[in-house]
Amino acid sequence: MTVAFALRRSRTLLRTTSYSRCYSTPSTVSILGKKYPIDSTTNVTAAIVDKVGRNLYMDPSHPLGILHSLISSHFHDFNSMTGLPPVVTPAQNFDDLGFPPDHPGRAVTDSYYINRDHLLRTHTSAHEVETFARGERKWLLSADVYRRDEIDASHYPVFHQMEGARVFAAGTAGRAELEADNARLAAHLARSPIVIEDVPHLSPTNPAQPAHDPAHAALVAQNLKLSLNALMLTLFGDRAGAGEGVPLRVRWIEAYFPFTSPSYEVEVFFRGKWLEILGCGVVQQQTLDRANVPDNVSWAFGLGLERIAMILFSIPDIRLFWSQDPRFTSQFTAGQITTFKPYSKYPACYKDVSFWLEQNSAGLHDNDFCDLVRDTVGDLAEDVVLIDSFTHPKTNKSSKCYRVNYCSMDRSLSNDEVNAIHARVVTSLVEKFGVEIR
Ligand code: FA5
Ligand code: MG
Repeated sequence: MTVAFALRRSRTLLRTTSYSRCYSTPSTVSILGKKYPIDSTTNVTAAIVDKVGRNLYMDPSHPLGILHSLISSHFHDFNSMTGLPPVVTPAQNFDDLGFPPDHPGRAVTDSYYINRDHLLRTHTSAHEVETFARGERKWLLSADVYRRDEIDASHYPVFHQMEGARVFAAGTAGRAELEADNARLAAHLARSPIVIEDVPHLSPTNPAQPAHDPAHAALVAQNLKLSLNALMLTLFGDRAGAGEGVPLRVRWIEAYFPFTSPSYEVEVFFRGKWLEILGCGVVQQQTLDRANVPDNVSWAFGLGLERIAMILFSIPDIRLFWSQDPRFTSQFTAGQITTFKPYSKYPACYKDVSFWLEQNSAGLHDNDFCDLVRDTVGDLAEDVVLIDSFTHPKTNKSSKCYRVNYCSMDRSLSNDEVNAIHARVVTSLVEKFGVEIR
């Protein structure tokens, strides 16, 4: 099932012939019926390609689908788009949005490349330019997105985002529309039970763009914040303070994105931690210029559907969204927010793997290890933590130790079974990275 070409480190790579069913021949990868030639950039794994086309957010009785409908009806006068294929070019995903050439998001350690000219979109912003170019002025766009990331309860390599944007004419008419809409939204939010910590619309570290009049940019930023606070009220208003007598806490913080300025992130206090649910900002003017709609200003946001659904439905682990266990799927009904009743928390079983990396090897990125685990054991890994890492002073060899927490969402795993699956992880690690187990 594992795919040797998933690893880009050809020096240490042992090519095997065990290609998965999604690869029609060893030299191509097939996604949604289309074949792509592979090259030295290719790092997409079979476990990831298997997820393409599941479109969980389109199932009306899946928590992601329920949330998707709820947000679409909140923004009822926005055009809500779905179903765009996930394979995009680096130009769409990065260049058109002004990502600098050395931005870490472009790295093969962070993104899933099909080949050097194609990758699985890492965010729904990849479709901004084409959507603005079609003349859309109030729009939502939902899609599956893919990132090489850590393994834990709130991160998954495939998740779903919803992008939203609103375009205003740059002149006085647009300004009047902003002022009227801001007054309407402020009145609507006046009695919100949600505790919201704000940040200034503009600051020296989060400035208006040179192309914008700061007062006008502040109005756009205010409209963005009010629009999203109104969404928060729709989503969480009934639940604010429910049960525990503690009001729901939401905070705005300054952020940075290459394609917006000013930029913000929104976090919600959930299970004792601040959980980031969205990023947003005033769209860089060059994006609108590139889309051939100058003389406009726009805001845009990108939210994580899983993160919000975890809060709304009390879903404790992001892997559950992919579960086909009827004890999960049967709990949800189209159009209803209900509290998930955990059917059981099966015992966790920790296994460590310590190893020496080959001397002078290019190293092993944490995301390489996480992908190897996912590709070998699927969702049986609940989280992965690097617990030790050092370089031997004499031999100069480096050592790492990862702890994998194996825990099924659907059943108890026996110790023998965990030993067997962990042994597969270890074998695969040796085969693909040439490490020496300690
Ligand atoms: C973005 O992806 C930007 N494109 C958002 C944006 C759009 C900014 C438009 C400005 C204008 P970020 O990487 O922070 O930003 O991801 C957005 C949201 O996706 C996060 O807030 C989080 O809710 C969700 N998210 C990110 N990584 C993961 C993950 N691995 N698993 C689940 N959800 C994730
Ligand atoms: Mg973020």
